[in-house]
Amino acid sequence: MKRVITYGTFDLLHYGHINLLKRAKELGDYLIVAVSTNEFNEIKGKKSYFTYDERKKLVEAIRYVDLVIPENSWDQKIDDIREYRVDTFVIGDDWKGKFDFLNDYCEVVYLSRTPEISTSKIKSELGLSALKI
Ligand code: C2G
Repeated sequence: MKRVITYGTFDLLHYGHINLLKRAKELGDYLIVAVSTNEFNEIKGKKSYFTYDERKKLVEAIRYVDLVIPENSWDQKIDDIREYRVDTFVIGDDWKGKFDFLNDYCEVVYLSRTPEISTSKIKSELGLSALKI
């Protein structure tokens, strides 16, 4: 069984996220998604509209996803790869090069982002940014 892991906030879940998760699952048989906690989002400088529990439920409902775990820090990836016996780490190419150090522990794959959609674009077009949501 080939095990794949990816990480992210996945706020205001949209088809760009789904495109990523679909292709991530195609790289193996079992997909683990580490969803950033509210506290880690603060560290990332992101304020998510949905709480961790809400985002976890949404991601768990996606047919490509087999397990959701919390992402609490930048430093947990190596432990996760070991603990979950991960074969492949995958993430969008907006992170290209940033996680090459994981090559010592598993395959590292950067997938192209879906260009025209983003959570911040949704927020600004709905005028949510002005409401500081
Ligand atoms: N993504 C994508 N296309 C988009 C938007 C997002 O492919 N239009 C991908 C991102 O590249 C990422 C995943 O969807 O792989 C989740 O995106 P975010 O929720 O923005 O996650 P991010 O803030 O990049 O968190 O430790 C890693 C971080 O937690 C990644």
